[in-house]
Amino acid sequence: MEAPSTVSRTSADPAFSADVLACFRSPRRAIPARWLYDLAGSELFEAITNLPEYYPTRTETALLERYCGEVAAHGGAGRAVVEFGSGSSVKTPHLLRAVQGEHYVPIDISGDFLRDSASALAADFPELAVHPLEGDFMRPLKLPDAVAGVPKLGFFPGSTIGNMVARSSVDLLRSMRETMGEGSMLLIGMDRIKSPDILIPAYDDAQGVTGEFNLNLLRRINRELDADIPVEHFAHVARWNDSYARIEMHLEAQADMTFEVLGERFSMAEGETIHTENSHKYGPRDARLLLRAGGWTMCHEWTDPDDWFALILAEA
Ligand code: AVJ
Repeated sequence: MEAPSTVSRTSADPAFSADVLACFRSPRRAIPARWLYDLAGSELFEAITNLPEYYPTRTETALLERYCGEVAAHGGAGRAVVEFGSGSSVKTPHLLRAVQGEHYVPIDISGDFLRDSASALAADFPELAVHPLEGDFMRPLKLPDAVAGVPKLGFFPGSTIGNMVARSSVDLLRSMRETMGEGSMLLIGMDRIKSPDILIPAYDDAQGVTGEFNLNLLRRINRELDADIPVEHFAHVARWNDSYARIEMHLEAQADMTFEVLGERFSMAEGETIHTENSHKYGPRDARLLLRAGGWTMCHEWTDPDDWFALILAEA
C-alpha cells in the first residue's frame, strides 16, 4: 500500500505557472506585468512611488489635492464613487471629501486587500456607506443593489491603464461603462508622453529600486515554481519604445545559461531579454481618442505645470 502523500510543497498558482512556462517556451519571452506584484513586489512598488525620479505618484496626488473640488463642480458632486483597484488609500480620501456622496464601492481582485483598505477608509468617513466588491474589473460586474439608481463616478488613478496595450485598455473602458451604466462619469489618471531623459530615469532609478522590483519576478519564479534561474546573471533594462509610446521593462541575460522551471529545462543566450512590463504614455489627443474608443467623452482635464501627468474627467 502506498503511504499517503505528505509532501507540502507550496502549490503554485496555475495561472502563474502557465504564464511563466508559456514565456520560456516562446522565442518572444514576455510575462504579464501583474505577476510583478506579489507581497515583496508591491512593497518595492510602494518604495518606487517615493523615489525622486519617479514623478507620477507625487504629480497625480498633487493634482487630486488641488482639483478634486473642480471634479465635484464639473458634475462629480454627490455621486457614488466606484474605485477600480482599491489600492490607493492615499488618493481616495481627497476625492471622497470633495464629492460628498453617500456611497463608495472599492473593487479589487484581492479580497484581503479590499477588506483592509475598506475598513481603514470607513473609520475616516463614518457617514459613508462602503460596499467592497471582490472581482475582476476587466469584465463587466454587477454593482451592489445599494447603488442601483445612484449616479456614479468611476475612479481609476495611478496611470494603471498604462500597463495595458491599446486593445485591452479599450476593453477595460467598455467594461467600466457597462458596470456603471450610461450617464456615469470617470476620473482617470494618465501619464503623458515626455522626453526619454525624464522617462528612463523614472523607470531606472539611481538607487536601483526599480531594478530590484523587476528582478523580484525571477526570485518569485524560483520560490514558487521550483526553479533555479540565476538571478545574479540578469540585468534590469528600461527602454523607451517610440512607435508604441511606452516604457518597456526587460530582464536581460548577461551570460548564456540554462535553468529549470517546474521540471522543464530552458536556455537563454547572453543579450536575450524577458519583457516584464509596459507603461504606455498618452498625449492629450491620444487620451481623448482612447477614451472615445472605450465609450467615454472627455469633459475636463487637469495637468501639472510641466504637463507631465493628466487627470481626466469623462462621461459615458
Ligand atoms: C503601477 C503601472 C502605474 O507604469 O509607472 C513603476 C508600474 N513599474 N515603475 C508605472 C511601474 C516600474 C507603474 N504602474
